[in-house]
Amino acid sequence: MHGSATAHPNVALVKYWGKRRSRGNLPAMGSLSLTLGFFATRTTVRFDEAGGQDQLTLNGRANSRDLKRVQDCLAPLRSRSAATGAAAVDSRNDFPTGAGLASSASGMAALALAGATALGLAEDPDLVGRAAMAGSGSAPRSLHGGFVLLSIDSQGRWSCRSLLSPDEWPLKVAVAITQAGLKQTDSRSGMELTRRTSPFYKAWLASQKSDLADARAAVAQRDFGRLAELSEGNCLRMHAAAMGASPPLVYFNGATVECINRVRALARDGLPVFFTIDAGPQVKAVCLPDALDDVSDALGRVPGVRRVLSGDLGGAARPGTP
Ligand code: 2P0
Repeated sequence: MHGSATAHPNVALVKYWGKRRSRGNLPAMGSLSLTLGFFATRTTVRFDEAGGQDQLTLNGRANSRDLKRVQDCLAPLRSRSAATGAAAVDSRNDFPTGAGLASSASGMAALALAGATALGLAEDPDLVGRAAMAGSGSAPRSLHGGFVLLSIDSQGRWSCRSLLSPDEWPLKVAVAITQAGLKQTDSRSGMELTRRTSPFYKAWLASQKSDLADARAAVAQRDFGRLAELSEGNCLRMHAAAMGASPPLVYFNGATVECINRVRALARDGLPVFFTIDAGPQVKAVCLPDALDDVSDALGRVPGVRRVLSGDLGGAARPGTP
């Protein structure tokens, strides 16, 4: 039994940073993201009923470090299927892995869909979503395309759906790579440290509800200026909460800060662009289509920026690995 799937990473404009206590992998807050069509994870899962051990190959290399996360993701699928045997997972990213570019989101979304396809369960989107969530709190967003909302109520019931397709508001994204290689503190440990030790965590959590409601309204109205203001504020509040942790978490390097300044200068000059930054030093600039060349050129000239990758918003995860 085997199945394969392709999923894109996503970048959150209203971010998830902190889990619900004692609720498995459930985020403590909703989030809103853009699916990035110019990066992809392609994953194949084979279940061998003869037995043996689960195995993960990531970007062509055997990987035991992320095997537990893979098993967590497959668990909801396995509990629905009679005998699955050992899983052999082969996953490839066409973009830097573990560097704050949401490879865990696209990775767990592709794995959930590939595993469900292998087991004949792909027609159950709720189950695929639960498998993605068990792997990574940002992964259900990568099952959907365009502008994606993940909402969670006070009881911990969650749902995830696309608000607008890429065609309905075709924003562009430029990613400034300021550092290659793995980030220092992975998101899971970083958000847990923030929740446990940062005096700013409660304030961060308290601001999420209105940010999410306001960002939804801005997306519905295609109000770029409002979405820019909300996204930059939400991003910097997440990092402020992380910087308040003990020991402090600083995901920025010098070039990250210079990119922030450059994007703000471009916006002051009238270019429709804003920045957002996840748990790593890379900077994502979101802009209207006509601004993309100027934004990419300007970021490419910031000292310390190694390269700029850019493109369109992407669609939903899909079976197959074209
Ligand atoms: C986000 N991040 O909303 C935020 C912003 C990073 C910064 O979701 O522990 O890899 O697997 O649920 O999903 C990264 O966290 O963490 C993330 P787990 P995940 O995109």
